[in-house]
Amino acid sequence: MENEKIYLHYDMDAFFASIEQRDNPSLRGKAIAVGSGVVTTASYEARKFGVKSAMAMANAKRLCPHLKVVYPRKNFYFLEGEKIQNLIKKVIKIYEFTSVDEGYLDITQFILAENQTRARKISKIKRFIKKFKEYIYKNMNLTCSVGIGFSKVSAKIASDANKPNGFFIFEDKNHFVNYIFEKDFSIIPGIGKKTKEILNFDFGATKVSQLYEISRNELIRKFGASRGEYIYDVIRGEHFSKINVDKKRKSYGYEITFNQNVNEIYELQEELRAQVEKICQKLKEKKEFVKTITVKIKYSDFTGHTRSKTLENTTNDEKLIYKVALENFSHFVKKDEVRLIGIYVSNIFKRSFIQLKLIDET
Ligand code: TTP
Ligand code: MG
Repeated sequence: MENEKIYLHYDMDAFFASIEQRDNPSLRGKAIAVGSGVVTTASYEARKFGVKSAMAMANAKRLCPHLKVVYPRKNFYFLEGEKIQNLIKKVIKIYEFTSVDEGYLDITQFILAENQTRARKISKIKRFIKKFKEYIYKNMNLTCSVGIGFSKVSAKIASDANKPNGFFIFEDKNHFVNYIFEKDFSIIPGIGKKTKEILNFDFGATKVSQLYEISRNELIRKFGASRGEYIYDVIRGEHFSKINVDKKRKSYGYEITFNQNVNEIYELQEELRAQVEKICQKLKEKKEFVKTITVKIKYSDFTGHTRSKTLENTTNDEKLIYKVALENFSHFVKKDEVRLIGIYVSNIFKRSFIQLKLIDET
């Protein structure tokens, strides 16, 4: 196959919790949760008791009474994630880091060769994975899980197949389709809560296998062209997107957790304004431009909501970003009993699109 690609997706295991266990021997082998009011992540020992990300810490304690709670060192985790990325950049040229602890690497050139048997290809992949995992472990003292696929999305699903400290290889499209067929469709990245509800209620679907019965047109009618086509293609192993080296981290932003409920809209808007100012300063320093602006809100009962808007063009303009933030904010029905508000920018590019065009023309 001429255009055949081999992608590797890595995802660090229980990232925040593993860093805490690494740095504090008394936490090793123990059920721990990192977070203050809410669990950001739990060690695998704690997950056995049902402790999960985004759960209220009080509930986590109820599920697992001997749980050790560790106050997060967010900046430090971020720096550790960056160290991992720098290690990877030293050895692999085509990468896209999608969050602090995961990313896609194009490893085609290390694996494919002419007239190579399938067995030889697989054994090269296995050797590559082993070296990769050892490289990260040796330098960071942390484990990760690795997935290999013929597309980014198949690699991502593979990295989740044998967590923690495991790996999985999708040899081809058939292998992929057979693997996902009987699974719950939440295995597919990008199928969010709303989409899931519609697929449940309107189509009675819960498993991937049931999605094959829905036509492309019907999916487009329900979810719009971009999401509809994505769902149709992805379950057939036909969704391909390129690694975007130019695209930086998936998102960054600021959020604040209030000590008590905030009920004043004005106060929340002011907080957003301050956060936008900080973000724009950072964008200018880093010479970055963004397309998507997300406002995140959490209420006193820990329920959270986000609202995003993606612009036609990239920007780092403070006024525009604040305007979009306010627009997102206006869409939340409930604007009181707020415990957390934050803003995130994503779809981050090193150049504005206008500059990109000029470069393409020369
Ligand atoms: P994940 O990779 O989703 O989770 P994980 O690394 O803790 O565990 P896994 O082995 O399943 O990959 O997220 C990476 C880090 O991001 C995680 O350690 C903590 C943080 N995080 C939050 O702060 N809030 C969240 O809701 C989630 C899901 C993650
Ligand atoms: Mg992870």
